[in-house]
Amino acid sequence: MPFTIDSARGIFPDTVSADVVPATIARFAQLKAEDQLALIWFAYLEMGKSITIAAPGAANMQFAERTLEEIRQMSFTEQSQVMCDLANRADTPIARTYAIWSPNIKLGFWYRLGQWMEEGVVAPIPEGYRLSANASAVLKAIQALEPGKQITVLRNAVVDMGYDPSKLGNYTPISEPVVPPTEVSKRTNVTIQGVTNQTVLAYMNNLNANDFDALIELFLPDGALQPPFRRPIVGKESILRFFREECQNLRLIPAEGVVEPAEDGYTQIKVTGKVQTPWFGAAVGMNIAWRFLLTPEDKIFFVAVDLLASPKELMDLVR
Ligand code: 45D
Repeated sequence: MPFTIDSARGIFPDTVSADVVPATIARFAQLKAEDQLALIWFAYLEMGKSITIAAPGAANMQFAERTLEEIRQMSFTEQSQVMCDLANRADTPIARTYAIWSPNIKLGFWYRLGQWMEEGVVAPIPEGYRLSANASAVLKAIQALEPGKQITVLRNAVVDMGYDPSKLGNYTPISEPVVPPTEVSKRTNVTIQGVTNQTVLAYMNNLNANDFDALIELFLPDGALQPPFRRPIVGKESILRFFREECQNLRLIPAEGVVEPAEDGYTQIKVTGKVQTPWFGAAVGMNIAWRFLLTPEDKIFFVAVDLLASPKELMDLVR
């Protein structure tokens, strides 16, 4: 085999991803818990003026319900402590429960807490809370980002909270129920300027239809998928789990691409376009590149999904 997963990661090396996202998260992680919570609160209020977040469905909330109820019954002091414990990644029962939830359950949990904070049911950020100078600088940096990057920073901040799951030993992750794939008659088909490769088109169409069983068959058994700012997920079983746990109801809107021969009959294909999440719908489009490396049989050996540094990157398809 001419490629390894590691060498495949380097295809289309001119693709510039939004490094500002991990850089901002690293700065955020240095702040003390109170500052983190207040900062997200201010960022969230600010964003809420222009974009609304869709309420998570009841099915997605069921696993967080008991913990939320427990928190609702607490005093303001206890509630603030729970939120600080989550930000501090402390070893508490709630921070352990939180640790094994899928990203969407974590987001739904905070969505509800945010509502309750607004309603006065859960301890608000103290009136007149003053962010430290560092926290103010991080907030400014977040406010200056495009919406697609802002929501990625917020998501990463939420995903990183709670007890460190790598310290838990064996556990069963909790994720929302898998929705049935879209009925065949109701599916949409993408068109990509410059790309007619059937594997790439089927990848987009199956992901848009939540048809993960068909989607995974496009991959080589030891193929890999690299989500934005993450290590590659290797092997069909792990990738399928990732699709079910984190990729429901995405909307992929690829626009254009280039197809190039690679070593030993492989093909490399770069596609750029937009992706929308169910949380923000059409209100937030993320600028995305997909970098595919296909075997001579057109199976996916590797695909990287990158959040692009700027809209200008959407056009960077030159050979
Ligand atoms: O701490 O082809 C309060 C893959 C204050 C799959 C709060 C993909 C206190 C393959 C406000 C209460 C997945 C890789 C907190 C494609 C506090 C593939 C609450 C890409 C935390 C294309 C904050 C998919 C809240 C992509 C409620 C790129 C914040 C998906 C809520 C990207 C934030 C999805 C939300 C993203 C953020 C979703 C809902 C970035 C959602 C972000």
